[in-house]
Amino acid sequence: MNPTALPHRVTAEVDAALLARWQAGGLRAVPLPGGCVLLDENAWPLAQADALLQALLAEIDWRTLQLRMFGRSVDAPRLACWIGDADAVYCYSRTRFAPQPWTATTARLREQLWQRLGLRFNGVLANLYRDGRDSMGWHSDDEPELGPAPVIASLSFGAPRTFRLRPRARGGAPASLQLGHGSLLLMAGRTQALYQHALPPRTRVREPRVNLTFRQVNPKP
Ligand SMILES: O=C(O)CCC(=O)C(=O)O
Repeated sequence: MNPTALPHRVTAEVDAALLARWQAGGLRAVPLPGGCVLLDENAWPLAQADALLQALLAEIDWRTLQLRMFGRSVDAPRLACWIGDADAVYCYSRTRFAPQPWTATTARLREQLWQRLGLRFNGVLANLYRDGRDSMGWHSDDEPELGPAPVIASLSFGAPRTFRLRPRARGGAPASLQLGHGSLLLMAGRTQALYQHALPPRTRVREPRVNLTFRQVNPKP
């Protein structure tokens, strides 16, 4: 199917044609009340995933970000880089990030996602977890520039890590997913409105992991 024939963005409820396409393409739905999360554990074959990991480690301008916590600035427990189209300025953790240019590999992956998912992303947050001591705390990807129902494609290469989800409201059940080397996770619909997610530390993990979350950022007028 020609990707240009499909809408680029999904509104509050997930577009039925897109959902059918994702599931026909091998993404399986993760049971999560009210949310829309799909996972393909083997989206990239092993040899390709190995090559992608090496390319991403080498190409990306990895930096330590400063986070604002309790009124002071602290180093984020991972390295990161915001990459995207020139107008895809993104604000998170109370900091404004102008995009770095697409690298050869992130640009190629963006094209592959367009072909596979029918979604055109204009930015990607790259995170490098140097080993199991690096982590990501609880949060939702719900910044206003991502719109009311963000669609996020999360690609993982390197050490398998546990990805956790928990409801923002009291009483719901949490979920845990294993995100392995070459996996593709998709979060859409009301997932960010209803759930937070985190990547907890795993001190026994010695290998690095790269995670890419492709996003559609609405440029500020
Ligand atoms: O590394 C991961 O799988 C999670 C990344 C994440 O939560 C984010 O980029 O917002």
